[in-house]
Amino acid sequence: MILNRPQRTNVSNTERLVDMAPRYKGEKGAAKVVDLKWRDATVAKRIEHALVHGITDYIVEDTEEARQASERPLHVIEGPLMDGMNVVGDLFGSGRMFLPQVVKSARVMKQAVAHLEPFMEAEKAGQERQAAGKILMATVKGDVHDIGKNIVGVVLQCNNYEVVDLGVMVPADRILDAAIEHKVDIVGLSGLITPSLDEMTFVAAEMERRGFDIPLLIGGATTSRTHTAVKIEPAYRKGSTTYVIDASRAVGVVSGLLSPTDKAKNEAATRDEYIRIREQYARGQEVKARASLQQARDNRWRPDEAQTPAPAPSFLGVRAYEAWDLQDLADHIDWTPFFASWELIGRYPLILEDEIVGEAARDLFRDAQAMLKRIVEEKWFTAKGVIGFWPANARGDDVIVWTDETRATEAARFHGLRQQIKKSNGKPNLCLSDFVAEDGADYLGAFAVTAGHGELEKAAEFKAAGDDYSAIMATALADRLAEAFAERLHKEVRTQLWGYVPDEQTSVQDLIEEKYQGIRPAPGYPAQPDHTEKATLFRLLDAGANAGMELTESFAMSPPASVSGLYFGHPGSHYFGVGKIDRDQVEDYAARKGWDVETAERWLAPILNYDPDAVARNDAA
Ligand code: B12
Repeated sequence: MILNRPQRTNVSNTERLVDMAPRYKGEKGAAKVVDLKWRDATVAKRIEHALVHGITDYIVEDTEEARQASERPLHVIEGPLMDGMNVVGDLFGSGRMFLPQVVKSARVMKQAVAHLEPFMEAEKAGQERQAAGKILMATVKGDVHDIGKNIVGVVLQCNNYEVVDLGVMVPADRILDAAIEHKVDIVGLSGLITPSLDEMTFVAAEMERRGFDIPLLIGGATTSRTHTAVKIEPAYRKGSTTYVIDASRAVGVVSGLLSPTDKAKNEAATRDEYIRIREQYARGQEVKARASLQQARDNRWRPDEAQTPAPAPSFLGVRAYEAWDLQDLADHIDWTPFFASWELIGRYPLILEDEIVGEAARDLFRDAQAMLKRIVEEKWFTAKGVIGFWPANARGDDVIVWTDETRATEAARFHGLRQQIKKSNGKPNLCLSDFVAEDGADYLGAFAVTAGHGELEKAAEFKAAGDDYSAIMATALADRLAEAFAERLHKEVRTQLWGYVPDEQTSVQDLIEEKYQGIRPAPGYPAQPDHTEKATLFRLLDAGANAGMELTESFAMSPPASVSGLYFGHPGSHYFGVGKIDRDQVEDYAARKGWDVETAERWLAPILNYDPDAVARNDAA
């Protein structure tokens, strides 16, 4: 299957990179030769063709023709439309159709069904359409992103499953009440950021407490098979729990869990697999010896003598941007992750000429360019942002942000986490505070940007019109613009606003490859996995008033297409992952944050090098 294929890419081939993209962006590239021979076929074949190729142009007239030839409108759905969708399902399942094409097929299907609905209602006696099963989908409380969930929902609908989508930030009781009300066969949970992992475990425990026994599905960027096996599945014993890595596996898993003949066998196989994963995980826990916090601190990173901190920024305090030019952001988009969000794997722009996914990638790219043009021209979104610079000094693993140059009064304190993995070859145990001087003149910057004002409204408009393809496209482009905003502003910071590299010459490709001085780690990313640090960041920047951005109880940012982080200007600063940490650091961190250890263990759960429940059990013994 395409997802497992190694990338056949060669980024060093700069010439090709530069030449290739514009060919697919321009008006000429957008013009496709239209072959209408398929219009001569029977109505059933025409409907199949429209579904497989995602063509909406004739679907209403073809559906109407089929309706007039059928005894009942429902028969058009159960006949030619479902037959066509089965072809789509088979082609997708066998790797001959790709996700964007399937989502486009769903759009055709929805338009056809929308045409038939009034006729079915008028029929009064209209018996319900028989779906293959009913799946509830929700992004859990505190989390805002739903592209992945929406994609899975569309793919399931394409395969005749009815989807009850509760949207984002849905608390456990609402999920479970809705599951009962709608008599669903499966509950599916989605989450993007690590605090959602705890919330999913809570939902699982609530399913157990309330006596559910239907299957639970777990998905989303932050989830994993191991976390599902170790934390979520044990909380829900009355029913089964299955991790689903992506949309292409969802249908197989769901049909396996709803099959009257194979359900028990499939559930038992997953249970056995998860037992093995838990055993493996427990064995892994025993061998991961870490440096003590003191040893790690003694082995901190120290700058070369020649490397001095970046000079004072051009201003201190915060600066807000009301509406950054969307065209400028569009020009700075990193397209590779855009294709990945549609499960087309490969590097842009080479992906456009890929033997296997090339055609799907080109079509998707054309549609994206067309929508991007409208986003810019019609100002669908507003890109708001805020940045700030302050005098700053490191204090151990923290960074103190001073109110002014007297460096006497603390405006805020950012807490850092230090790598505790045992290092060899003189490599340091890093913490972000290492990149800030303990004494003397040094500075820290921060930013919060969003391209998401307007995204939810736009997506809802498209959804209401039965156009999930455009709804997903709009949110995926908002995400790209948010990331481009962070990249673009960072360049402005380096060259002007902080101005430590005034004559930096970087191409868009250099920016994507991060070939520049300084870093902008985001709370939640591997150099600072603690999402709660965003509260300090938002307070300092007054991101609410200055950029219209808010934090949920899990520290997700709203609007969804948002990025925030710190700026470090030191020439030696670089990205790293904190990795797993031990209890000595958790205790120390808790004291610095003013938390009890349990609170620290909750927020740092994904990076603990020990099982806090096991430690608690030992303490009690
Ligand atoms: C693109 C991206 C973004 C985009 C948009 C994210 C999005 N589209 O949802 C932007 C730039 C906005 C962003 C921002 C942030 N991000 Co980000 N981002 C990513 C990235 C690179 C890809 C995610 C993505 O879009 N994938 C494509 C979509 C379609 O996939 P998906 O959502 O996973 O869904 C698929 C499957 O998971 C599954 N699925 C999903 N839900 C469900 C549900 C069910 C029931 C089933 C069966 C299946 C299923 O099927 C889907 C389709 O195949 C990941 C890294 C990675 N490689 O995963 C980090 C990542 C998700 N981000 C992360 C973080 C930390 C952030 C920020 C907090 C950073 C910050 N401080 O600014 C913010 C948070 C945004 C917010 N609003 O709060 C972390 C999250 C983990 C963590 N440590 O918490 C990740 C994993 C990076 C990392 N390694 O640390 N991010």
